[in-house]
Amino acid sequence: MTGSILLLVPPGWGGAWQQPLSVGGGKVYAQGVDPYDPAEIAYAVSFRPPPGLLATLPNLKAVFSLGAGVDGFLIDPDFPKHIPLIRFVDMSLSDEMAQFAALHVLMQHRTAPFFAAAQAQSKWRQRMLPRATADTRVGILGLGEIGTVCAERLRDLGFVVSGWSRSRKTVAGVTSYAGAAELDAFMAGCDFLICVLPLTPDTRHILNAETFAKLPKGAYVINIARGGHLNEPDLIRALDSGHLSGATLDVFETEPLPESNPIWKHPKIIATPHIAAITSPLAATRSILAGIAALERGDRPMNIVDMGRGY
Ligand code: NDP
Ligand code: OXD
Repeated sequence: MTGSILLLVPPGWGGAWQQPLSVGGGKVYAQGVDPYDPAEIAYAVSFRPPPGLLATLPNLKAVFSLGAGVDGFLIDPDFPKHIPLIRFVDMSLSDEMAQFAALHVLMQHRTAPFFAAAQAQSKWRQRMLPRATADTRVGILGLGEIGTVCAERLRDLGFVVSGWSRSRKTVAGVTSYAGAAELDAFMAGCDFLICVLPLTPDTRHILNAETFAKLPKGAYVINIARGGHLNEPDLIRALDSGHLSGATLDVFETEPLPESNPIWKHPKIIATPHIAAITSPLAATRSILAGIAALERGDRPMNIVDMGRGY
């Protein structure tokens, strides 16, 4: 490898990454821990780099995202846009996301909270599913790498599945809606709505009062994409009015979610700390080193972000 790698991760994360990345043969510096010469850095690896820092590396050849989402890079006004930004795409990540989505759909569909409450009172309360699986519609906002795996998994569980994306998709057994013109029709057919969109100027606050109003009464919302997709006060109002039956939120506008945020204590919200999927250091290292090898051969690495689209 020509040049070194700079790891820009929160304090304490470096240990998991430095050793696996050094297998590539280059030096790996953890920013904030190891002293480094900016001119020596050829590759940067991060999730949410400190704004302005990447612009201080004069010989940077590529930036690797430890996540699938790259909004944490593109909010930096000084991000060096002429350099390839390569995102993490891997079945290990898609699998975990699909598992999380299926878990939260199934918990509500099988009315897990009802049975937990009955057990808490030592009550034997049998009841049927409120709605047959084959009559339950799950919609995926963002039918990309992760959304497609979520859709296939939920389809295989017997749900009626649809997806919305910018371009039309062909996924067996999944109805594809495309573009802004088909958003209302898509929303109208979602008993469960799962957001797996990238966060871009076009998708910011896409989960808002207006879009919630297009969902059927009693719909359940799952946001596993980014906190910036959701207008939090609009969600609380839609839950409190009874229009939505509940929500699972894994991502938040402010992370960590402040203790004072009412979301923590809302009876209709399940909140988890951005753990729907966690990047595996082994899998990500494999893909970063493969990307570096491709660049050094003069080839185009996979999963380069389209700067025009922002994902
Ligand atoms: P992809 O880029 O593969 O897929 C994005 C999908 O969204 C595509 O289908 C794309 O349409 C669609 N899309 C984007 N913009 C629009 C728009 N304006 N209108 C309609 N559709 C749009 O991303 P991934 O599936 O790999 O990842 C999705 C997101 O999941 C990440 O950006 C990240 O934020 C989040 N994530 C969260 C994790 C967590 O732990 N909570 C873990 C991993 C990811 P088209 O295909 O037509 O371009
Ligand atoms: C990602 C994430 O974008 O973990 O991969 O949020």
